[in-house]
Amino acid sequence: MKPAPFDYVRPGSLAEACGLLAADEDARVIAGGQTLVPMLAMRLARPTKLVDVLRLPELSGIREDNGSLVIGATTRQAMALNSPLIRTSVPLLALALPWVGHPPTRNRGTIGGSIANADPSAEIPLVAVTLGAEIEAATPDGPVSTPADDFFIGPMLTTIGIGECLSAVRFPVWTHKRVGVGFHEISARSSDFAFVSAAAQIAIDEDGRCLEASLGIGGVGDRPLKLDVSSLLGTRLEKKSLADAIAAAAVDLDATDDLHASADYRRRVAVTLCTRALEDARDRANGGEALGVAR
Ligand SMILES: Cc1cc2nc3c(=O)[nH]c(=O)nc-3n(C[C@@H](O)[C@H](O)[C@H](O)COP(=O)(O)OP(=O)(O)OC[C@H]3O[C@@H](n4cnc5c(N)ncnc54)[C@H](O)[C@@H]3O)c2cc1C
Repeated sequence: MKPAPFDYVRPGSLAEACGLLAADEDARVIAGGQTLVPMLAMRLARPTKLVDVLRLPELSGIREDNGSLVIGATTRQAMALNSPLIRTSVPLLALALPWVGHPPTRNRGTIGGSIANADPSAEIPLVAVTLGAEIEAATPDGPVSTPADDFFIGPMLTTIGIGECLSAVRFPVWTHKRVGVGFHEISARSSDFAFVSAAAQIAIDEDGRCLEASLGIGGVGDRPLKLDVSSLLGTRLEKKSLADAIAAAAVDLDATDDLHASADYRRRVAVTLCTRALEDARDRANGGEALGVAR
């Protein structure tokens, strides 16, 4: 199929982009086009105007800022995957990125486009929620910053409103000496969206006791979910502590039932993947593998 007719504009600044978006509620941002272009072709989206933000210099790049790593919205997923700064400062994102589509889609697809698209199975939103990232946006009233947990409100639904453009994502950088990460997902084929995914980051002290633990799951609910695993703090992350923490955190999981998988299957797989992700994170923090033991 061919898209319905639309205008195409390439603004020269972020302010101009927001002005164009504010002036027409049916205008849409286009970034990498990896999701939006197929939607246009299938006429699942019929915007009046595409506002192409890909070349705006304000939106690109990766930088350290005040204990955070800030990734510009239009930074390509492939560039992020090859970034030594991301590998050392946000190793969970580095571990998850190879699961996002495949090389051609990562060459075009952007970090911000994946977050704005808010697919409940997408890996980048899951990492953002798991780590408590802040999503930054330019709005007609000035810049706003929203915790990832509040930003995703449903399948393909975020707090981004008319006239607004996602500008960056700010990841907290863990400064502990021993940090480890784990990521697992199950999908029908390599590069497909996950039925279920799990992401974990753990920091331990010299005795192997847990100082900080974050666990998130994707594909199970209508948005990525962060699970409360605070009961792990102070433990040596033994098999039983992990099993108890995951069971307690997963008890109220409201899983989605659809053509691809039943809610019961998703709940059971989530527990298995959470266990694997936490075990990998623990083992890497203990020095089993380099990724995530950067300091
Ligand atoms: C074959 C294939 C396999 C894929 N597999 C996966 C996968 O396994 N996991 C995964 O996570 N993704 C997957 N994707 C999607 C991924 O490739 C996209 O990159 C991503 O979903 C959207 O990023 P984009 O930059 O291409 O955004 P676009 O397609 O340009 O835009 C997507 C949506 O986000 C909005 N948007 C984009 N940027 C902004 C912004 N700065 N501010 C406000 N709104 C914005 C657009 O208006 C649109 O609604 C796959 C895609 C394909 C084609």
